[in-house]
Amino acid sequence: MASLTTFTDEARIALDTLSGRATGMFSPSLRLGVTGLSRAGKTVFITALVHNLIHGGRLPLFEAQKSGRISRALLEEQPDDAVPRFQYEDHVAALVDKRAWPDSTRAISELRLTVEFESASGWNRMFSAGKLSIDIIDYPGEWLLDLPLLGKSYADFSREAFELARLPVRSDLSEAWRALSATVKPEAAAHEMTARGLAESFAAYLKACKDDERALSTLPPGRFLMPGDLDGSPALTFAPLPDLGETRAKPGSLHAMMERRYEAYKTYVVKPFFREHIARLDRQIVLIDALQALNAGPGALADLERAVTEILACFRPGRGNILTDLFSRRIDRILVAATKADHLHHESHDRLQSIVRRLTDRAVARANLSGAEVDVLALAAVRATREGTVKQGRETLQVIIGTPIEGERIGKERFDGNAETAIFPGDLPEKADVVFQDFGTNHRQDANDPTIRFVRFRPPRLERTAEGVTLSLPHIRLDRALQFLIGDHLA
Ligand SMILES: Nc1nc2c(ncn2[C@@H]2O[C@H](COP(=O)(O)OP(=O)(O)OP(=O)(O)O)[C@@H](O)[C@H]2O)c(=O)[nH]1
Ligand SMILES: [Mg+2]
Repeated sequence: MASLTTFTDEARIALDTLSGRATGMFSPSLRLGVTGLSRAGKTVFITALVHNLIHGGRLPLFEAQKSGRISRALLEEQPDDAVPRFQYEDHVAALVDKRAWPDSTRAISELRLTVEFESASGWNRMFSAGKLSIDIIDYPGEWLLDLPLLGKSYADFSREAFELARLPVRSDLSEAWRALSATVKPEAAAHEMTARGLAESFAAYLKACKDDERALSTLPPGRFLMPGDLDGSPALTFAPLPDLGETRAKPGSLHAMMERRYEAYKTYVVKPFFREHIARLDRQIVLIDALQALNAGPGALADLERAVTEILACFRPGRGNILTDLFSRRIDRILVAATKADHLHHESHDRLQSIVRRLTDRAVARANLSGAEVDVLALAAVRATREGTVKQGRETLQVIIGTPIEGERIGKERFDGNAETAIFPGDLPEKADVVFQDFGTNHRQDANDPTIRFVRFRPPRLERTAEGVTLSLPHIRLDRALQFLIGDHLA
């Protein structure tokens, strides 16, 4: 029965994809996935990207814009009626009018941006409509971390969950759950309250990891943190069990119950998400908050690398991904971008990029990713700071200047949300290797001596022209991101 469902679904997707291709001949479209773990900067990135295209922002490295071939960019109705719309107008209002960062968004959303352009080649000009619709899909990276579960049995999942929980960075946070797990016998008769107790304790541990100042990346199952309407359903009431080895679950046992629920989670949560959203993407950007991980130390960085590896593995064609090989319009370009580079002086931007490159190269190798072109960038979707110098004795320090958010502190000073300040953010090391060195122990960066001094700034005040028109949002390297992600479709 299960395989029949899958077959019908696959056939339907194949049809959708084919008809999508056919209509695509008249109005070409490109599906761009934007993901990253929570707070990575997805909403700000999409808002800034759209705002800059609609308002003809300064994008010198985005060729179509620079050469004046884009005649117009506008928002149109999105193709999927069942997916919430990305609330672009609200986010712009927050950024531009209130100079506040947009609210956190906890689910999937979509926006269609249509670009009218003139092709660069005379030949193409004759045949192409000169119109490209970009469907931007914003979705939580946490949900992607679930996709590797499709290739894992319940026993694999359990073993890995305990391995990760015992790592020095997590062992204290997972202690209560591991202790509780040690008191149950997998082969004992299934009992709802035991299952619930374990699931709640496991979820509490996952939540603690997320809230922890060590900036740990999330572990699956993603819906344990963002359950939505599935809260309390059996598909979310399971947990890994210890020391299962190769033993088969005895019918009626706790082991069998947990295994069945784990499989239900895959069938009813993970697969539909993958099928309806991920399998249809053409391009993907993965945003990461590398600065936060850098400040938290090598443990957090290793953790981020693990998350990026798992995320990239989802885009690997074929093997392990039941659908991608057959029917998707396979993703051919992936950009891994470290956001919030405006917290650093520009001299450190390339260093940040090298660190991300190194992390990504290893992740690509481990994820065995092939077939997609992967690039790496350090960017700021919205640049909240400008640069300056400050003399301190004989030294001249390179500083960044911005308006810290109300309540932010540096030392004893507390900011009111209006005053500007200059801070010396510190430099990233010249050699990327240094930051990856693991000290083997539960190494924690000294809170008083972080790699980068980090203050949250308000979004910038936008310049207005003499006619009172607000100019577009300032950024760092957003144009490079655009060139890589969509430039070739506007050639
Ligand atoms: N200075 C600066 N801060 C940024 C930038 N992008 C994001 N931020 C900060 O990061 C926070 C999170 O950004 P969002 O775009 O909301 O992140 P998200 O990935 O959509 O987060 P969720 O919706 O909660 O998953 C913002 O509130 C800002 O404080 C940037 O380009 N520059
Ligand atoms: Mg968001």
